[in-house]
Amino acid sequence: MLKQVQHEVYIEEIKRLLLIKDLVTFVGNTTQMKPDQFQAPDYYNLDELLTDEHKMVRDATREFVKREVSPIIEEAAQKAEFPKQIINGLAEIGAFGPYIPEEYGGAGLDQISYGLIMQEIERGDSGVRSTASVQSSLVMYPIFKYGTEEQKQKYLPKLATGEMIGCFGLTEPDYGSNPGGMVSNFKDKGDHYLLNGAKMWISNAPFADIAIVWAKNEEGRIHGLIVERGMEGFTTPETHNKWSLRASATGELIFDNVKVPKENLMPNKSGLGAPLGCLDSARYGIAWGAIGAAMDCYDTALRYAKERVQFDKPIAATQLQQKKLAEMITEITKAQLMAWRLGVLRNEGKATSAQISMAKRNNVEMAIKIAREARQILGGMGITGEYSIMRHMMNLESVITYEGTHDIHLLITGMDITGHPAF
Ligand code: TGC
Ligand code: FAD
Repeated sequence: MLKQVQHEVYIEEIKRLLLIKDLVTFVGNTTQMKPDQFQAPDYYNLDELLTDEHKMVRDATREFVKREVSPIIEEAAQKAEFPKQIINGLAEIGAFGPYIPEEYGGAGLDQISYGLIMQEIERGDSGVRSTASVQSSLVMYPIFKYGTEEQKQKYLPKLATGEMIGCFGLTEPDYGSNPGGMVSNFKDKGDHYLLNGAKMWISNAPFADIAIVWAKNEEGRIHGLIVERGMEGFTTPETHNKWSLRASATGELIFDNVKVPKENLMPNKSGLGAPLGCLDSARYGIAWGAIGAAMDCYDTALRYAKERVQFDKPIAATQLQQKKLAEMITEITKAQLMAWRLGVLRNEGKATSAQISMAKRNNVEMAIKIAREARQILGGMGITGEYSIMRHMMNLESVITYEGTHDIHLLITGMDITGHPAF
C-alpha cells in the first residue's frame, strides 16, 4: 500500500514538472550559455521501444535540466563550483536512487528509466550526472545491497531526498586502475575499528556527509565502511585547478586514526567484487549519460551549421560539414541501441560486467569524438562558454578516465573473449 502511494506521488510530481511551461530562464548574463533550445535526436524511432513510464521520467528530467541546470551550469563551471541549489530538484525527479525500492525512499524505477535519467542529466553536464551517479550507484546501492537493515533505514531515505550527500572512496594515490592493491586499512579495537589511509579523486568529497570507504582488514580482505563527516581524524581537502568536470567537487579523503563504530561496517559482501559490483551499476549509467552529452553537442552543431553562412550558403550545405553531422547521428543511434539493449538485459538480471564495460567504453569514446567534431563545426564560437560543447568536451576527458579507464575497459573485453587477463 505504502509503495503504491509513494509511486503515485512520484508520478504526480512528474506530471507537475511536465506542466511547467516556458522553461527557458536565460537572463543574458555573459557567463551563461545561449537559451537551451535542445531537441533530442531519435533517428531510429527509439521512443517506440520505451514505455509510457520511461517517456514520462525522461521528459520530466529533460524539463528539469532545461529549467534548473542549463541556465546556471556554465557559470558554475566557470567558477569551478558544484551548484548545490539543484540538489533538491535532483531528488524530486528521482535522480537519487532511481532503482532503489520505494520503501527506502528510492523511486522504484527500472534500469531503462535509470539510464534515461542519467542521459538527460548528462545532456546538461557530466559533473551533475556524476553527483547523481555517485549518490545512487556508489552510495545508496552498496548500502542497499551490502548494508544491514539499520544502515538502510538510517541512511537511504535521507540520501534519496538529498538531505544527505555521499561519496565513494576506492581510488588511492598509488592504486587507481588496480584498486585491489589499496593500502587503506582498519584494525579491530574491540568496540570500534581504527581506520587509516587516504583516497584521492573522490567526487562529492568536499561536501559529502558520508563516505563509503573501501579498506582492508588485518587479514587483507576488502570491506566497505560508512564514514561520517565529523568523525575525528577524517578530513576531505578539495582538489583544485581541474580543467574538466569543473561543476563537480572533487577531493581527497584522509583517515588519520579515525574511530569508526562497528555498526558502520557493511557486512553482506567483502572482497574487491563488492566495490566492483557498485561500479557495474555506475558504469551502466555512464553508458547512457555519455549519449546525453553527445546529443547536446550534435544538436548544437546541427543548429549552428544551418544558421552559419559562409561563402553565401549555410555551412550545413557543404559536404565536409554534412559528413561530420551524418557520422555523429549514426554513432549516437548505435550508442542508443546498445544502451537500450543493455538496459533490457539488466532488467532481466542478465547483463554481464563485460557487456557493461563495452558499452561504457564505446559510448564515452563516441561522445568525446562527437564533442571534438562539433566544436570544430562552430569554429571560433565553439571555444566559448556561449555554447555547451567545449564544456562537454572537457568533462568527457574525466568520464573516459573514471569508473575504469578506456584502456581498462578494453582489457576487460579482451579478457572476456580470450580468457586471458592482460592487466
Ligand atoms: P579480479 O581478480 O579480476 O577480480 C576481483 C574480484 O572481483 C570480481 N569482479 C567483479 N565483481 C563485480 N563486478 C565487476 N565488474 C567485477 N569485476 C571483477 C571478480 O570476480 C573477483 O571476485 P572473487 O570472488 O573471485 O574475488 O580483479 P583485478 O585486481 O585483476 O582487477 C580487475 C580490474 C582491472 C578489471 C578492476 O580492478 C577494475 O575494474 N579496475 C578499474 C578501477 C575503477 O574502475 N575504479 C573506479 C573508481 S570509482 C570512480 O571512478 C567513480 S567516478 C564517479 C563519478 O564521478 O561519476
Ligand atoms: P592509472 O591507473 O595510474 O592509469 C594511468 C594510465 O595507465 C591510464 O591510461 C590507464 O589506462 C593505463 N593503465 C593502467 N593499468 C594498465 C594496464 N594494466 N595495461 C595498460 N594500461 C594501463 N575514484 C573513486 O574511487 N571515487 C570517485 O568518486 C572518483 N571520482 C573521480 C572524479 C574525477 C574527476 C576523476 C578524474 C577521477 C575520479 N576517480 C574516482 C578516480 C578514477 O576512477 C581513476 O582516476 C581511474 O580509475 C584511473 O586511475 P588513475 O588515475 O590512478 O590512473
